[in-house]
Amino acid sequence: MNLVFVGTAGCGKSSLTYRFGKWLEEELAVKVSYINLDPGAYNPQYKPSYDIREIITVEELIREGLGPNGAMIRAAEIIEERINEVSREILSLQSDFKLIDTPGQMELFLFRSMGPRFVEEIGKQSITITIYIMDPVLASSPSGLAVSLMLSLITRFRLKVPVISIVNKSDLREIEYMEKYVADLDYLKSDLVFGDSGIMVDLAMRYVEIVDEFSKNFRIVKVSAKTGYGMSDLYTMIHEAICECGDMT
Ligand SMILES: Nc1nc2c(ncn2[C@@H]2O[C@H](COP(=O)(O)OP(=O)(O)OP(=O)(O)O)[C@@H](O)[C@H]2O)c(=O)[nH]1
Ligand SMILES: [Mg+2]
Repeated sequence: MNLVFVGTAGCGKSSLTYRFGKWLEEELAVKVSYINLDPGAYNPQYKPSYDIREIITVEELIREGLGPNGAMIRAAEIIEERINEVSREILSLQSDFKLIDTPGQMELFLFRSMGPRFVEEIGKQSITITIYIMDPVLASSPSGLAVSLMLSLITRFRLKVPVISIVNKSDLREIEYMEKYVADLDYLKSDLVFGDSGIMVDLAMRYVEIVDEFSKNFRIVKVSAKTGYGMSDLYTMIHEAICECGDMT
């Protein structure tokens, strides 16, 4: 099974890849491969079984004269050109779970062809699920939460595999604000349009209706890569997602 960790910069993709992998190894005694797909990664906690930095690093492109953003984009292009080879190598790793850590700038993975093509390739061979990680530091305001939920929908549209939405950093206080809005969408609605008028209010109302419809099928699970909280809930969610795909293996 392939688990692809996606989320905004700094939400905890690498930390969770490591923490959940350790949990799987220790609790379920399964074999885990840790895959680093971030060419800009600096010293992840896990020891990668496959590391995209063997193909290209952002650092070397900067040394060649590109700026940090230009280097990230060039790195994504180089990976895109070799995506079939990258997918093949990853699929050849012998393990029960492949945990895939993606680039910090999620737009590089999602909005360019790198992410969709990679997920399509690996999805042909084995069950692939995306774990979309929300960051309570960003999602504790009404508009921040609205954007985070929308990004999870966009992730589903772009990658076309089941998406599990989770909130990392649940050890932080910001989680309380986020939970309040998720539990009471009317409260979210009123705060979202506070100070706005006209078309913005209409759009916000329609947006909350979409989120409401969308979130009926989703239970947002809280985890913490820092403390290890919620790892078994995450595993249960993954299991449920597999059953919904119709595959119980
Ligand atoms: N409090 C808290 N901090 C966390 C948690 N998970 C990650 N962090 C911190 O958040 C920061 C970013 O963590 P990373 O795991 O590097 O996040 P990332 O999404 O891989 O980051 P990029 O790849 O750079 O986008 C680090 O300082 C982590 O220590 C958590 O559960 N709780
Ligand atoms: Mg990372």
